[in-house]
Amino acid sequence: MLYPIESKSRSLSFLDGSWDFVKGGKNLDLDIIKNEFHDARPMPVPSSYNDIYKDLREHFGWVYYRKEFYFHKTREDERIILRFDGVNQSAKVYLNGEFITEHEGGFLPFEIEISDKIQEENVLTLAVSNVINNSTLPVGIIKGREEDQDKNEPNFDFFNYTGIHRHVRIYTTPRSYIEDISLTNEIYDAKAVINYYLKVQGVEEDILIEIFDKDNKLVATGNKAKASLVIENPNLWDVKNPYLYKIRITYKEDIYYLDYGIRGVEVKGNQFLLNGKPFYFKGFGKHEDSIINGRGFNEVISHKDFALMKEMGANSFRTAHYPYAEETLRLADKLGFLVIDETTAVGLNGKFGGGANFKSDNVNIFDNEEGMAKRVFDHHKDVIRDLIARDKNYACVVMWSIANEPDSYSEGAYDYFKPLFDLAKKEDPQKRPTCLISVLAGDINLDVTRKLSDVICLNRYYGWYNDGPYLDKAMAAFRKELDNWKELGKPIIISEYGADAILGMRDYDDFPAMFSEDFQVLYYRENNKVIDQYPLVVGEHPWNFADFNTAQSIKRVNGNKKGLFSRDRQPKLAVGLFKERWTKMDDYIDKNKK
Ligand code: GCB
Repeated sequence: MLYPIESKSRSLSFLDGSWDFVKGGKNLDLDIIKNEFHDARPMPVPSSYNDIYKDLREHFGWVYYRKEFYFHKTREDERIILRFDGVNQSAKVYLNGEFITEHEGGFLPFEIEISDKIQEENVLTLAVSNVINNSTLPVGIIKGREEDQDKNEPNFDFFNYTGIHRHVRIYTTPRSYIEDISLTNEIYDAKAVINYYLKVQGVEEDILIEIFDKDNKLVATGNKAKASLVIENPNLWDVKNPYLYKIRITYKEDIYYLDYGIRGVEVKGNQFLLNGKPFYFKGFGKHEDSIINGRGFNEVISHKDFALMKEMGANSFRTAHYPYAEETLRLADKLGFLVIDETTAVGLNGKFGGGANFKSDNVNIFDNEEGMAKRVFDHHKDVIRDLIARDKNYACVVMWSIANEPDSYSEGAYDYFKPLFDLAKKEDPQKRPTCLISVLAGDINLDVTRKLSDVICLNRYYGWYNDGPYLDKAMAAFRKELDNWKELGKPIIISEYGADAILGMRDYDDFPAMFSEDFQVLYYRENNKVIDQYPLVVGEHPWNFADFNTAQSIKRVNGNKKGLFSRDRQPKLAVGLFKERWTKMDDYIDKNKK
């Protein structure tokens, strides 16, 4: 799915800003949509609604958004598309009172052609629900409360923020238009080959593909829908030199631009190779989370986070636990960060409380009771397809994460996940590596990640959840586990490790108390020593970049405090530790040679 842009043939307008908002109830009330929004309050878009008005924080069920807007048609024969980048969790959309589309899942875009429905004066209305259950991703549980009110328990450790979280736009294209492009590349000594496959709506003629370098010099052209173009002496995309070529596609009247980084990604033995060299992942598990905006796309915070990561010497991050706004990937492409791109599959647990769902029930997905497994499985497939369709051309995306901490140990896990891994490989033109993010929850020999993942990604909390605060004992257990992974011969990324620390809480450093900044530092120092001893560990992603909001529980002190930065991006002591470590550490390390 192409990112919406403006060009000579395409116009683009935003419907962001202040919308009218009405709080609804458990059941969908279509009368609200049809009638005037009498009790409407203003609500910013994009944002989560939860932290704007106090009574909305724990709201369960439906809410309604409305926006009046004008549209100036410039041409009679153009396609007009309404696009939502992300509405959490599910949405029904009405234009001028007529139902036009609906969408399940809050983290991927959806769009609909409205050419014959749009007028000069329009009313756009959305019914948005935040209900998550056994068949949604992420997974949630509905619990009855006193007063017969239902309540959602997330089966995951982040607040179930809701709303129109990302941009709402209208864009146009000519009738015969560029629908999609898929790009792959091959790298040889002094040249690269870019293979493209263009999808157009209309007859495949009048096609021109032009590739420009950074100096705007034309370096290759093609005029078929599918071809391979040679680039002599290519500039490869890399974290230190995120070189992007500009591609201009012309199809009849339609013009579309995109940037493309030429780079090679490969898993070989126990190494992860970027452009043929063993790469070491330094970075974070993140969240889309900020004060007041909640999970609403926050351009400022997004830029700030990249700046902070760069300063620390980080070179990568994981989009835990859902696909991030596309603008974030575009920045990662531009600034040179490797991204592990994750689906919304968090909370797929059978027998244990992975995903830190301390209060929720076990959700057994692998039995076929009431078709639940099939419903989740089908939705999971849709998410994988949509994610790859959106992100397949970004150089920064180097691996797909199929799920975070699912029950990958139980019987049935292999049969559930194998087709999903196969699907990702089939859908991705670049055939990137795939993984699932695995939690310590049983005999690691039973974990299906062994067979399925190209890179073993481990979320491990030795010294916190496991044996905390006794770091000697914990590190012995960590070593023992890594010894057990050695024989598999695959690379490992420690995709999460961390300890909560309350900003400003200090202690003496000989045996600091848990939750102090000093303990967090000691925890990382000891874990990093172990990580450094194992050549097969090719990356470290402390959990989390910043503190973030969660559901309330006795294990959470106003949210999860494992951030290296506070929620408002103030540094904790551990920032210094990682800055010192990462700025000295190369992006490419052959640990086998140490
Ligand atoms: C995990 C989860 C993450 C939690 C984290 C924690 O394993 O993947 O969502 O936030 O642990 O802090 O407990």
